[in-house]
Order: sequence, then structure tokens, then C-alpha cells
Amino acid sequence: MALLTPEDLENLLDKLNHNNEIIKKNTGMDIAEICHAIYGTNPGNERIGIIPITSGNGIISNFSASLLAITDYFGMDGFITKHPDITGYYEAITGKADIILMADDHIFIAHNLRNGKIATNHVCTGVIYAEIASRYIHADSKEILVIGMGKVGYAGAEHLVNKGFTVYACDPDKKIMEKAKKELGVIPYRCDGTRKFSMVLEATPNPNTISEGMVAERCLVSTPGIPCGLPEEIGRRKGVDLVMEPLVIGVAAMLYSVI
Ligand code: NAI
Ligand code: PYL
Ligand code: MG
Repeated sequence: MALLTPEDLENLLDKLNHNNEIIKKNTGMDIAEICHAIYGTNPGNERIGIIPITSGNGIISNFSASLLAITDYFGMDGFITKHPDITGYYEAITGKADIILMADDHIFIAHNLRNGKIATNHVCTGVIYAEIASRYIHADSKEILVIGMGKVGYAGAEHLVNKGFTVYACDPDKKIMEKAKKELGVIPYRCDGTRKFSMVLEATPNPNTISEGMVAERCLVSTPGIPCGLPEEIGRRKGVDLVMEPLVIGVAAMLYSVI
């Protein structure tokens, strides 16, 4: 799994505010309003226990601090446990956490200890970036392209199919595409440049996955992918509206989904 680096998380709130402006301009709603629209919840002052986890590649130096900044941003009562792992988990419980946030190299969860709800970062990230793309006010149809049908992209495609969008998808992994065709009814997209899209969800760990032929006159690219799949030159020349952020938007969806 592609792991965040401390550099990805630098200037996190600046990146968040920049993306929130783009989202507001292109959907008429901000991140909090979109999270509310998806999950029907509003954050109160829930106590959020953030537990550093040392397994695998270990602690990412500013990951827990980034999560604390996110809980603060949404007005919740976050704290980072002094100890990692099991001792940290015990500290969070005795510290009266309502919701636990913790991540190893494979899964990042939010677990609400009061109502039992649990959310994963990859599903919530897929859902919210798909929702952002689907609300593009300049969309020319209900056709949307999903590039990358892995843990994040598949969840996003499923959300879009459930919302009644016509979902085109591409992924070099044949097994994944077979599953997506069978279970979601997505239409395999061939990069032949004939069909253009005004809404694109990109969820791959690779650059340059978006080509000029895919992009309609007005186009919103909504991507959690790191690095960004939209080449800068194409984005500039075609005036693409781009929503791309390394962590906050997905975590916001996690928190709203377990309240
Ligand atoms: P994954 O590895 O499960 O899925 C990626 C998929 O992209 C794979 O199925 C792969 O075959 C496909 N792919 C690779 N190159 C492609 C191309 N050129 N065209 C089409 N498909 C291509 O990864 P996952 O967990 O779904 O994450 C996707 C990306 O999102 C990663 O870069 C990850 O770091 C990032 N991410 C970002 C978050 C955020 O909040 N910004 C949150 C979670 C993940
Ligand atoms: C949630 C991110 C988005 C993309 N990849 C995911 C990732 O980097 N996961 C690993 C997170 C490890 C955190 C580490 C710590 O500092 O607690 N165990
Ligand atoms: Mg994000």
C-alpha cells in the first residue's frame, strides 16, 4: 500500500483551505456540507483518541499531529495518546475517548466506541471524492470516469453507481475490472480519446494517468491519488478544476460517517 510521507503532510491546512475553495466554487458546498449530505451527521465535541501505531513501517512523524489538527478543524475534542499501540489504546479508553483513530500500513480506521460504528479511510475517501466529482455544477452529463479501481476507486465507483451515474472505469488489473463489471456494472473505458468526461475520479498511486483525450471542455478532476494523476500542463491548458488533497478530506468523511 502506498504510504504517506511527512512531506505529503506539510502545510496540510493550507492545502485543505485551498481545496475547500475549489470545492465550494464547483459544487456550491464546502467539505463539511458534503459530508453532512452523505452521512446526515454533524460533529459535536466528540472526544477523539488518536493512537500512534508502530507496526510495519512504523510511525509517520506528523501523521498523528495531522489527525489532531483535523479533529480541531471540525471542532471535536481530539487528543494523541502518550504511548503507541496497546498501551495507547488503553490510554484512549481510560481517557474517555468516544471515537478512536488509528492506522497501520494496511488499514486506517475510525471506531465509535459509543454506537459501534466503524469506518475505513479507503472506503470513506473513495466515497467523498466520488461525491465531490458527482456534484460538479458544470457537468455535461451523468457520465463519470473512474481511473483506478483499487480499494479507494472501487468504493467511489460503487457510490456513484448507487447514485445513478453512468460509470466508466479503467484499471490495468484485469481481475479487478472483471469484478467491477460483474458487481457494479461499470463500463470499461478504453483510452482511445473518443469519449470525453466532465467528471473524473482518479485513485491511483501513479502520475500521468489522465490524458488530454479524456478531458471535456469543462472538467473536474477529483483525486486522492498521490502523486497527482493529472499532468500539470494538461490541467493548465484545459483549465481543469482540480480537487487533490493528501489526508483531511478522507478523514473528515471517516469522522462524519461514525458519528
Ligand atoms: P490500490 O493499490 O488499492 O489501488 C490502486 C489501483 O490503481 C490499482 O488497482 C492499480 O491497478 C490501479 N492503477 C495503477 N495505475 C493505473 C493507471 N495508469 N490507470 C488506471 N488504473 C491504474 O490503492 P488505494 O488504496 O486505492 O489508493 C489509491 C491512491 O490513493 C494511493 O496513491 C493512495 O496513497 C491514495 N490515498 C490517498 C488518500 C487521501 O486522503 N488523499 C487516502 C487513501 C489513499
Ligand atoms: C491513510 C493514508 C492515505 C494513503 N495511504 C495511507 C497511509 O499512509 N497509511 C499508513 C499510515 C501509518 C500511520 C502510522 C502512525 O503514525 O501511526 N502507523
Ligand atoms: Mg483526502
